[in-house]
Amino acid sequence: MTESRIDFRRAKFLISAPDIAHLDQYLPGDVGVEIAFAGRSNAGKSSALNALTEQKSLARTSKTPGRTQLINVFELDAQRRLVDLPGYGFAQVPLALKNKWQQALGEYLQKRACLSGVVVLMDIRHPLKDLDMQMIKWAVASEIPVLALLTKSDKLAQSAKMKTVNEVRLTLSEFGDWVQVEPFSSLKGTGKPKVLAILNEWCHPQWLTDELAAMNNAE
Ligand SMILES: Nc1nc2c(ncn2[C@@H]2O[C@H](COP(=O)(O)OP(=O)(O)O)[C@@H](O)[C@H]2O)c(=O)[nH]1
Ligand SMILES: [Mg+2]
Repeated sequence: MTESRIDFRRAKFLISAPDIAHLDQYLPGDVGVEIAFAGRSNAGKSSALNALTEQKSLARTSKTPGRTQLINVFELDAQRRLVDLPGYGFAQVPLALKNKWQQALGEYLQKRACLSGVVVLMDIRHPLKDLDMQMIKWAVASEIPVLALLTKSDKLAQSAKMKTVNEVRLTLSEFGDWVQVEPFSSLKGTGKPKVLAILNEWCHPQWLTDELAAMNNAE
């Protein structure tokens, strides 16, 4: 079967949830496919979403990070969504709130059956902080593939960039094929074709093919 390529430029805003603890009340049903974007505040998540969808302000970019806990959901088509999770690890958030939210984030990763991949964005100059590792571990424990995206790669010279990419690949090799590592620059477009190819693959999991076939048979 030939699988259609998803046009990420067609992403459009679907819904916001006020905070992750209530995410399941706001999300559409747990069907189809979801791809989540996660990362520390200021990792370059909004910029990456805008670059990947070729929309200047799909996800807002900010110079004052961590202010919003909003979770934005974007629709690619009737079956597929992108979920922009709030940035974690922002220093000014009180510890109790931070813990609550990490728990909710962990639950989302563990319970959401339609989640077919998680992009963990990390500034290439500060990769693999504790919470990044936590996210990656949670996702892999739930058998969700991870793309560790090393953002702002334009900030490093080629040799330093490849050194970091190789080091991160080595560290994450314990997860085998579950985790891929790629450099990315929203500014220069570096890594974009590779990322889009991975997202496209995640948009076509076997369960969706089965779901759609079952729907067609029922008609
Ligand atoms: N040089 C460079 N700066 C970037 C890149 N991506 C994001 N930034 C900057 O990093 C800051 C945080 O970006 P933003 O997308 O708002 O991060 P978020 O908090 O993870 O959503 C902003 O000042 C961006 O302009 C990139 O690829 N290259
Ligand atoms: Mg943002």
